[in-house]
Amino acid sequence: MIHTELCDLLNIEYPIIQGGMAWVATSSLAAAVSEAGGLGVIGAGNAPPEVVREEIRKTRAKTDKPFGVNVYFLSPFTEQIIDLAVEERVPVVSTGAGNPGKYVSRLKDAGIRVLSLVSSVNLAKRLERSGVDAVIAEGLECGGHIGQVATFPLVAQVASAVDVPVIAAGGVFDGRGLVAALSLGACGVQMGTRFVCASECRVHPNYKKAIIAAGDRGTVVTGQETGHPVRVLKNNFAREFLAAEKRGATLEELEALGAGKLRAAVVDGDVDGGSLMAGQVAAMVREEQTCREIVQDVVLGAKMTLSRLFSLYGN
Ligand code: TUI
Repeated sequence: MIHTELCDLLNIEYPIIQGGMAWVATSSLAAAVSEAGGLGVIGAGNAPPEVVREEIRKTRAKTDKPFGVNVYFLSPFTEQIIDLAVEERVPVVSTGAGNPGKYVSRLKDAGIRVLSLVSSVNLAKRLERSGVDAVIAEGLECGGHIGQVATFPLVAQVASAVDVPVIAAGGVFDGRGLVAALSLGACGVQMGTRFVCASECRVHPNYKKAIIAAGDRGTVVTGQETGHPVRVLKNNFAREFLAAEKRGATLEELEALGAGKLRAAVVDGDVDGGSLMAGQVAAMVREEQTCREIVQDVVLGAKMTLSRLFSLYGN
């Protein structure tokens, strides 16, 4: 058993959270991760509340275990998704791309656990003050929108700076990553990219194949210049975006270039022209596996890693 305070906080078996990826993390993935003993999370992204409500209901039809909804704070529906989470009494809300401060007490009064994504020590401290139950420290190895600090230094510093539980995200693929995260002071991990390739994840098969084919330098960060860095798999879209940035395209032009490209990758399987968001661990994903296989591999791998480490000690 790899049991930490995160398991007690969220009432889950293993300290493994699935990233709430927009377009990717639907009820079928979330329910499968929760059934496997982790925390499955529905990614609300920019979806309207009626779509998210349907996903919550479908998740509940598939599992009695706790699950979460990720609220994306740049969505035009943020307020309504918060209302929905309270109304539906979802067990956990994770928040990203903004400060959930003014909603925290409402969510907590409704008995909802609040986990907030952070990419800096300062933000972690601010969100702790606003009362969140835990922070997810997201290093720049993650896929999608990322911060400027890598997982090792970020998690270690956030764990020293706050008293709430810290969850590590970015660069975590297996039991070695889980043990590394625990060593840095985290009490669990969030994984996204590996779960994109789960059998229960309903993204287009081309997206999964592209992740499986990626090598160690298979991802690139767009938007470094504009202050909106996004990690994606290298493809035509990434090359065009980088070229546009280099020639000094305006933010509006870049936004237009990126519009609808995540959907194109996830739904249509456009692996040339779509935005294939993925973390650096894409290189480690070698096959499609069920969520149960993924969670068990992480847990068993962590046990093996720990016994290897214990055998070093005292010899
Ligand atoms: O949100 C992410 N990663 C993402 S979002 C995304 S793409 C997308 N596209 C369409 C719809 C929805 C999503 C791909 N990847 N990570 C969470 C995260 N949030 N990391 C850091 C933060 C963050 C940033 C600023 C949290 C709070 C914050 O607050 C600013 C402030 O000072 O209040």
